[in-house]
Amino acid sequence: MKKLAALIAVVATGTLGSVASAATLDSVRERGFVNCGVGENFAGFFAPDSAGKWSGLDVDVCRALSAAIFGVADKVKYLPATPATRFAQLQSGQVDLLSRSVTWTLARDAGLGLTFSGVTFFDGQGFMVRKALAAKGLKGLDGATVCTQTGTTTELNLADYFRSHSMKYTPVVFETTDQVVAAYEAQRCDAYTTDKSTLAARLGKLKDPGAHVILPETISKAANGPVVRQGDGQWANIVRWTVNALVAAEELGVTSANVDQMKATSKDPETRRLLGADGELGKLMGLDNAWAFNAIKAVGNYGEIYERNLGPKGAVAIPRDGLNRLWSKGGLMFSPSFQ
Ligand SMILES: N[C@@H](CCC(=O)N[C@@H](CS)C(=O)NCC(=O)O)C(=O)O
Repeated sequence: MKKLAALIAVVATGTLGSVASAATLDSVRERGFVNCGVGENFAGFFAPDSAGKWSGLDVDVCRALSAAIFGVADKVKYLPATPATRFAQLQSGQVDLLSRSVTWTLARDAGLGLTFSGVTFFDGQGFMVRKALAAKGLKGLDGATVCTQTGTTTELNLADYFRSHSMKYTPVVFETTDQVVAAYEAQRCDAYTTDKSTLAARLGKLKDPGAHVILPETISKAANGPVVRQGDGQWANIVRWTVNALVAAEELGVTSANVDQMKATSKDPETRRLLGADGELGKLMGLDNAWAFNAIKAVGNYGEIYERNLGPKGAVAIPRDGLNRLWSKGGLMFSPSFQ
């Protein structure tokens, strides 16, 4: 009887469902590559070149994951989706994770059966307007028509902001970023709103970039990072700790260039555990102990990834002067301990 009650409790709490889906690492290994859910095109974060080769900060997270699992960074298939279809893509098992500037919210975490697994970029929502409108700032948008993308936190923040400031607006909503930008350029709306990183990436690509400005105000907090299905703790840990490894490596001074030497000669206990010179941290997650070593060697630490994609020579330049700095330099990038 007790056993029956325990079984009912397990089913009721969904634990059984979790066990049933707890095999992402096994299926990734069997398949031979990671299915990485990205968006269609967002320079600096995820964008294919003319040969179909993907790059960007979010892409590098999937490359690091590939290296952590397979020892090399290119065992990844990139599957694009729009913001409106991305969660179904993950829930249905089409992808193993989304790594495409998804903002972490309670309703997504708890309501969609997802597990957010770290923050790779702190963002916030802003507005792009034509220069003539810029002088009055955000307040000047009372009564404006605003273009944005469906299925995003952007839509909700927009509604919250205007309601709480007793301002009126007319939303014009599209599924893809290209559609939003085309509508804004065709003057179908007075403003274009989304995460400020996207505004920065798109501004330079407008027909006449000098005619537009991004308003200084930021109306939201957006903690963006990779997300997996709920119920597979091992997989969530692998994604979360791969991101942590990239951040810890920056803090500990480990780079793609010095990682071999650091592994061989470092006397710092945490560096040695991170790189698998001591301890068996990788094994706890079902990985080789060189998982983080391989990830760092393949893609570099978080600072190198940021510089490559968002530095002055990156696909879009976003100065690393705010929350995305390491915690020790006044930012929020922080990794728990490798112990
Ligand atoms: N971070 C917000 C906004 C997401 C969003 O709108 N993403 C857009 C612009 S950053 C995007 O991914 N566009 C590129 C694409 O889908 O190809 C969210 O998670 O809801």
